[in-house]
This record gives sequence, structure tokens and C-alpha cells, in this order.
Amino acid sequence: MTSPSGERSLVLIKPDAVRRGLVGEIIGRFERKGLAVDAMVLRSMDAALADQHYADHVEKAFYPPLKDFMTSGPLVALVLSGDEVIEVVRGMLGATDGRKAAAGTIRGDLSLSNRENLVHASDSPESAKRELQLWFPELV
Ligand code: FUP
Repeated sequence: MTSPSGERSLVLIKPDAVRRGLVGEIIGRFERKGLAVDAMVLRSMDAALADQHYADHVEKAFYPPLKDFMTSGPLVALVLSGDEVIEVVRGMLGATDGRKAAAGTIRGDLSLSNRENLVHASDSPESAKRELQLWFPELV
């Protein structure tokens, strides 16, 4: 997945972040890092999109409450680009569990939950390609 400024990642600022008024804080961190916002939309994730997005997790015990959470309100979907953006953004997010994520990361600084952890970001070029196709088919 390439763009004029390098690779691209699909990022979701989750419903907890929208409810808590942290959208600007989170996008500001990505902007200050030097990443570019190539596309952005406020929308909701319906049940069908949740099942597609989390195809690797649908059979797991944590999936039903995760699905309820992810479909509980609007989220912000964005496409970020920049040098090694996939790995860079994953580092900025921190560990999945906000209680364990390192200070200085988004989850480490702002989340105290293993489910409501504020942000999703593609974890590999393969997942970025799949997720960008799902969320922004007009761009790919
Ligand atoms: P991450 O890649 O860090 O977003 O985490 P995973 O792909 O492993 O999990 C996807 C989402 O499932 C996490 F963001 C939060 C949720 N999750 C739970 O609710 N419980 C768990 O035990 C693990 C993950």
C-alpha cells in the first residue's frame, strides 16, 4: 500500500475516545509526529463491518463485548501515511491493554482498559491493505 509520502495505515479512533473528547489529542499526536492524514471520516461501525474488520477475532470469547463496544457510537476512521507509518503508529499506540501500555504511548497515557483502548491501527502491510479496502474502498 503506497502513497506519495510512503505506506499507509488504517486507523480507527474508537467510540471511547470520541465520547471522552480525545479525538483532537490523538490526531494531534499523529500530526506532531509528522504523519499525514490522507482521509478522515466520522462514522459508525455496524455489526457486519465489525465482523469483517475483526475477522480474526470473531470466534474469541472477548469478541461479543468488543463488538458491542465498537458499535456503541461514532468513531473516526482515518488513513495515515508516512515513512514506515504502520510500525510507527503501532509504537505510538502501545500495548493492547492500557493498564500495561508504556507511559508516553497513547494507550499508556490515556487508557486503563484492555477493551476500551482508544485506537486501532493496522498491524502489518497485509492487514493495512485489507482494512483500507474495507473502510476506504474509494482510495485503493
Ligand atoms: P491491538 O492489535 O493492540 O488492537 O489488539 P488485538 O488485535 O489483539 O485485539 C483487538 C481488540 O480486541 C483490542 F484493541 C481490544 C480487544 N481485546 C479485548 O477486548 N480483550 C482482549 O483480551 C484482547 C483484545
